[in-house]
Amino acid sequence: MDYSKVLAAAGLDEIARAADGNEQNDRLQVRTPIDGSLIAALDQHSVADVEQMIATANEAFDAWRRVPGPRRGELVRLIGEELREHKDELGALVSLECGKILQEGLGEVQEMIDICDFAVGLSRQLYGLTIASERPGHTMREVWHPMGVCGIITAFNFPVAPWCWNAALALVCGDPVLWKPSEKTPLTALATQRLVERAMTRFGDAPEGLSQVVIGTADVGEVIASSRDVAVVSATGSTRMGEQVGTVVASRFGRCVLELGGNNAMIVAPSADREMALRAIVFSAVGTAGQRCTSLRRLIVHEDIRDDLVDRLRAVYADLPIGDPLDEGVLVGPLIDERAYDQMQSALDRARADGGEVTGGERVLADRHADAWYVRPAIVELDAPTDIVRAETFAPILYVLPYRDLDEAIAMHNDVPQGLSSCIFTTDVREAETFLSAVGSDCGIANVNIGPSGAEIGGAFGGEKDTGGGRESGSDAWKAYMRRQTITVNYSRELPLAQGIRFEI
Ligand code: UN1
Repeated sequence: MDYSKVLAAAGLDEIARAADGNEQNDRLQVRTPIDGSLIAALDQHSVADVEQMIATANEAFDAWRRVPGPRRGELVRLIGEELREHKDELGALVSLECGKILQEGLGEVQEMIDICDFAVGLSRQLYGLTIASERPGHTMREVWHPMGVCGIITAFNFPVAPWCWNAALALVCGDPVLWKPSEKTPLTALATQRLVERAMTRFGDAPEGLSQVVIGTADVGEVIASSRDVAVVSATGSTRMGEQVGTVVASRFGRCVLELGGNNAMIVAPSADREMALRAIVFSAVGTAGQRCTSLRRLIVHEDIRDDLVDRLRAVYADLPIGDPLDEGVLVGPLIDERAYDQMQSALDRARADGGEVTGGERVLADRHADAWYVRPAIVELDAPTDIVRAETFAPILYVLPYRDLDEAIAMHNDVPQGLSSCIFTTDVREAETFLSAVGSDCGIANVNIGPSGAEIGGAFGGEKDTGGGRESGSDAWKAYMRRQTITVNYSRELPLAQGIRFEI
């Protein structure tokens, strides 16, 4: 199929042309999961290139940290304007490159626009505290200063929004950004970078190297993680990747923001509005073909309503429109690649071996697309969780588990290594508040009568345990991109020591 129109609309015409029959092995080959065809072959950066880019970013830092916060916000305002103007093209490119349906591709660009708006306001609100000094004639305050270069490592499933959650904040905080996108989705990064460059031209005096994109595989990511000249490393992806990056960054006392795997659940209580729950389940379990870190993977449902809910779910799953994510009406696009398909099948095999009853999960559209991996989302009924339920499989598999009382449901809910997002469907305020309390969900995100995915940018996004503990996006997540300085000024003519210590010379 000819997707060059989508690439051309995103301003990537010459890349589209370069892809024509161009399969040299040293270039990064980009395939669309829609039909598996080659859409681009890109030159990759070497380790030396990345070192040079880090040096340029540090020169940019020296200039950018001198620019007042509200003026830095003006650049982010212009980036938001470019994104607004090119939302359709970039949204389509997201669909083309990672396979999510167009509505979700557009939604992802909208998240970028929203966080830009948030960051523009923030650029005038990088507030510190004033603190009461214990000494007469002294003042104390806390000031937030720019931190340094911010490396941003992103995953294929959200190829652009997580960059923006980090970059919009980092830029208003005074930090240049160096982006290593997933090797599966570099085109959306290049298209975004073009928009940033347009915004920088309109801005006027943004330093060169303020925003850069690194094209390559894990080795260039390692350069970013290990360089002492990258002050903050924000990484989104698998728990395995986070372990590697987090360990390297910690060993040099760098700062890390990790947003890793999730194994998100929904508890459905007997009092729940089942129609609403059904819609929330389907969107969060099959949206992005189950490849969101916030995807619903476990449905913990009261035994009295389990059969009814599962029957309704099976009926919806049987009719789900699966196909080309750029086609109107399609709700489930392809998996990213064959490996994702194999991992899904092996998880289903393990669930079957554990006694699970599997509905769906089979490959579809193989006759039309031999090199693409479309599946019918799967429902797996189990009597109790097994090891495979505790693992994050990045595919549309929904494990259904029964419970009898809420304490048991919450214990089951928390009994996984990951801690990203969670939710309960109930109309009982006691149940809802228990779920949200200190003895309830152990996740970074907890919702009532809303599915676990599709968080708004205004809140801090991230979670605990194997999810990595980082927070991105809204609330006070900006503090991760700045260094805190505690300042004490003595405006008296004496030199009293803290804690009343006497030290006469
Ligand atoms: C991800 O899958 O990495 O809450 C991010 C959501 C989106 C972000 C998902 N706002 O589902």
